[in-house]
Order: sequence, then C-alpha cells, then structure tokens
Amino acid sequence: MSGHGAPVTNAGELNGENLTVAVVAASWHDQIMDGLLDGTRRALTDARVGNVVEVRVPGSFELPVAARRLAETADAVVALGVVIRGGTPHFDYVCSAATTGLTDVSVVTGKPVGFGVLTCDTEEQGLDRAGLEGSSEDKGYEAAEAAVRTALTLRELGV
Ligand code: DLZ
Repeated sequence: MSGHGAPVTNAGELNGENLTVAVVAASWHDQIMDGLLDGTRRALTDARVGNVVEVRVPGSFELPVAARRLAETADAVVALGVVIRGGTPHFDYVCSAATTGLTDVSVVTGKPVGFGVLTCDTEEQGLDRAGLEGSSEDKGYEAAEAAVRTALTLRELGV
C-alpha cells in the first residue's frame, strides 16, 4: 500500500479559525477528483478553517500557476490533481511539471502547499486513494491536513 508509514492524520485536533486556505483542483478524472475534493472539504471543516476559497483549473499542468497566485493571499494552498499513466501519453511530463511547479510555489512564497496530486498507473489505484467508500486511503484529506498543520506551525514559530 502506498500509504505505509504515513502519520495518523486528524485535522480535528487543529484550530484553523484564523486561516485562509485556497484549494485548487484540476478537472480530469471526475469521480476520483470528487473524492479528493470531498476529503479536502472534510479536513478543512474538521480543522475549523475560517476562510476557504475553491478554484478549478483544466488540468494538473495548470495547478502551479493558480497555486502561485492564490498563495499571495492565502495562508496555505491545497493542490488536487489526478494523472493516470494509461490514459496520459505525456504522463511523466505532466507529473513532473505539477510536482516541480508546486514545490517551487511553496518554497518561493513560503506558504505550505498540500500535495494532493495522484499519479497512478491505473484508474483503480486512483479510486483506492480518493477517500471514496471502499478506498484504503484519503489523499485529499491528508493533503489538506498537512497544509493546515504546516501553516499553523509556521504561524506559531512567527516565521
Ligand atoms: C493532456 C492531459 C492528459 C493527456 N492527461 C491528463 C491527466 O491525466 N490529468 C490531468 O490533470 N491533466 C491531463 N492532461 C491535461 C494537462 O494537465 C493540461 O491541462 C493540458 O495539457 C493543457 O495545458
């Protein structure tokens, strides 16, 4: 299982009342994306995040530019995408652009970016990680919890 070794995620122990969190989601593979979005919304509700902004972009390739702009006003960004090798001739390029781009956004802006981009060999793998009924993982929830937790840690440190 890909989540082996992951920490237990419980957004309910966080207090995000004073945070603004932006969620940017790509539009490919809608059943899997709906699960990721649902998990992200659940985590932000559990963490009592005060202000949530949701934005859709066409594909995962567009996530970094939207995340960059949203990070100007948000305390944290959650980026969601689904890329499936079988149906994506340029799989490695799309994955690499999204991964490198989102890392750059985080480092350049100093704002946490929760990485909720699934890179899967098959649709079944995506469904299993999407927090749907019967899924073994809930990657949208995990990405949002990580972004909020990191934003609160940075705020606590005053940096
Ligand atoms: C073009 C493309 C393909 C083939 N597959 C996916 C995918 O599986 N997941 C995804 O999020 N986006 C895909 N895209 C679209 C690109 O991310 C991008 O939106 C287009 O190349 C337009 O810039």
